[in-house]
Amino acid sequence: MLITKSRMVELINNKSPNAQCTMEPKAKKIKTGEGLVSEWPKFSERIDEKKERKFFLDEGYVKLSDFLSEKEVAGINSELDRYRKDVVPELPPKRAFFEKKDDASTIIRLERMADFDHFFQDLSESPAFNGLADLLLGVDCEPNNVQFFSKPPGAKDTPPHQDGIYFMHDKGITFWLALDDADEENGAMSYVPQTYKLGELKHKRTDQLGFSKALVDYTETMQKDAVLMPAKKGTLLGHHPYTVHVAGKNKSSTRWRPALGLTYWAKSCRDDEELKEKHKNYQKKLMEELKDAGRI
Ligand SMILES: O=C(O)CCC(=O)C(=O)O
Ligand SMILES: [Fe+2]
Repeated sequence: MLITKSRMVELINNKSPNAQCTMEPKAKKIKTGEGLVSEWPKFSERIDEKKERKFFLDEGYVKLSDFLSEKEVAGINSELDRYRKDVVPELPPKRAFFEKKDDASTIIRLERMADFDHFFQDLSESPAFNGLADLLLGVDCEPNNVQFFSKPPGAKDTPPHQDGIYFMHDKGITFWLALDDADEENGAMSYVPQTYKLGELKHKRTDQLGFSKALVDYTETMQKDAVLMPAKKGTLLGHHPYTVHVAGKNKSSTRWRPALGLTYWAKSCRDDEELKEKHKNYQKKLMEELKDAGRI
């Protein structure tokens, strides 16, 4: 789906972090191999809710193997191909990051995909995902962001961090959906169990595109405790904003490591004007720095 440049500017400039797409809902008609995402089976039919909530409360993360079927993942991957072909060329710089500047084949990150495309908005609202954050966090949540995280062959590691440093709060959750198999070779994620109980830890700036913050002190204990999360295609990982996580570099020369990030925030964040202002200022500063450094 193509949207005009002026519409894009409008979306970027005028919308809050929780902006919703307001285009005509054409893509709601798009069927994946498994039908409309708005009619996909609810998460409660896919997992043992009680067991996963308990695990999340203990450890600060979940690993839900076989969460989506092969066909469901294939449906998302084909929509992602369309997005890359039709939407990415029109995106403003801060919504697409490439490992090699201006080389679209080296995408490492797509941002706020639900703001530009109804399929990804529908996906974040699909009963397969929407509501799972509420279950794990115990508060009413809503979709916040849909992102594409990719590691092309040879791509750098993801520095140890907590998402809460980007969120600027802890009332949310990040889900990470493996769109292909991820393992030690191509840069799977690792979680450090129970670190969410430590609260917000100190971070420093990095010069890494897409990951501008890293833990100041990724302690030896954390490194020893970190658990690798090999994830077969269709596996859904989820982590608390204060769970320390890291991903290795992609050591393969042929395999990519594509994943979709879906974040959900407590509905209470919507009315938090101070939070919105802080996000606006941070984004502005970051973009200026990236532009000055010639990275975007
Ligand atoms: O995909 C990655 O390498 C890291 C993703 C991440 O930091 C996240 O999902 O919070
Ligand atoms: Fe993260």
